[in-house]
Amino acid sequence: MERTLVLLKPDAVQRGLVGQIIARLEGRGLKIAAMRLMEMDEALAHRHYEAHVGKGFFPGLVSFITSGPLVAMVLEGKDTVAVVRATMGDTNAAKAAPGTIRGDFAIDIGRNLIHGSDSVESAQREIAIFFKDGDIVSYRRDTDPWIVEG
Ligand code: IDP
Ligand code: MG
Repeated sequence: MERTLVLLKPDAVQRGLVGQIIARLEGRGLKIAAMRLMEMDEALAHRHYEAHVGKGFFPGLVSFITSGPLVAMVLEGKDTVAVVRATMGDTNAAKAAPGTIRGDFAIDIGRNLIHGSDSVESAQREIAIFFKDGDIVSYRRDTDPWIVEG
C-alpha cells in the first residue's frame, strides 16, 4: 500500500471545508493513517516547499500557508499518490475540472485548498517533515476487501 501526504490548507480550515474535503478522500476508499491540526512556521514552509524557493509566487505561498491552522494527513491505499492528485484537480483551480476538489470549491491558484505529494519519493520526504513514525497508524478495515481486490 502506498502513502501520501495531504495538507488541507488554511483556506480550507477558514472556509469550513475540512469535512467535505476529507469526505471525498475517504469516499474514494483511502484510509487515514495519521492526522493533525497544526500551524506551519516559515522554516517548515521552506522545508516543505523547498522545490519552489526563489520562484515569484514563493513569498505569497509562504505567507498563505503560515497564515492559520491547517490539517496534515497521511493517506494510505492503492495508488494513493495518483488517486489523491486526480481527486484534487489542477493546481490552477480556475482550470480544475468540475468534480475535483479544486474544481468544485476553488477558483484561484493561490487559494487552492489542498496539497498532495506529487510522487512516492516526495511523499516519503514530506511525510517525514510532518509526522514521526509512531504517529502513523497501521490498521485493517473490514471494508478494505470491498475497496481493493486481492
Ligand atoms: P501542486 O500543489 O498542485 O503540487 P505546485 O506546482 O507544487 O502545485 O505548487 C505548490 C503550490 O504553490 C500550489 O498548490 C499553489 O498553492 C502555489 N502556487 C503554484 N504556482 C503558483 C502561482 O503561479 N501563483 C500562486 N501560487 C502558486
Ligand atoms: Mg506540488
